[in-house]
Amino acid sequence: MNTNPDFPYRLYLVTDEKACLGRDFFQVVEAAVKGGVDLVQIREKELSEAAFLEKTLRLRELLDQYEVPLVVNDNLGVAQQSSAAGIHVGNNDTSPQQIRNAWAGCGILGYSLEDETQLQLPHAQLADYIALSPVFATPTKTNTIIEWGLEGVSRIRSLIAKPLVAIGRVNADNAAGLVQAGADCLAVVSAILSAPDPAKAAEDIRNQIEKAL
Ligand code: TZP
Ligand code: MG
Repeated sequence: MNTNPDFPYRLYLVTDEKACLGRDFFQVVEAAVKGGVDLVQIREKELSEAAFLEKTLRLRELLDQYEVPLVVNDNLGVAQQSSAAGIHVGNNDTSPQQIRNAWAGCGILGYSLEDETQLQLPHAQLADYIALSPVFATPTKTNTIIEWGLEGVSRIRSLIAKPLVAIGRVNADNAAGLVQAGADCLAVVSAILSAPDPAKAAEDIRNQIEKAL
């Protein structure tokens, strides 16, 4: 378990409006925050640039009330224009090097690790946290390479000291195991956004995390 004071987050909500099943996006996210989410990433792949910026600004305003930082998925312009806390990128996105060069105000730079060879890339070395993507195969994101599983989490934990985020079919049943394997923070889409009671779902996962720490 990592006690990095720069990355104290434990339950990371990654958005996908579709996963809200027609309910109001902002209300669902707010409920999740009340339930124990302490970091949010806006990841809306189907929006135009303008709509993504507008949604990000509105979400930032909401999250500011709770002092929950907002990370923007793979869009440096929107991240900067919204004065977000940070940005999350994958291997085919804007590189961490470009982000560091262009955005001095980037507080949280996340990088998705899809296989172990990527640990050697400057991308991984420049990141503030590494997301193991996916820990378990998930219908929410299917263009992935491997699933890390608990063994993958333990192996990467033994190799790096940076905060490790686990993402991919994370729920209240597998949360404790992921933390015991070495994850510092769990990132969740559908187990919270699609739950009948998103606040309760977040609270259940958060409780499992806290118990396992
Ligand atoms: N990156 C790796 S898996 C994933 C992302 C964005 C989606 C996780 O969604 P869910 O619904 O929590 O499995
Ligand atoms: Mg991406």
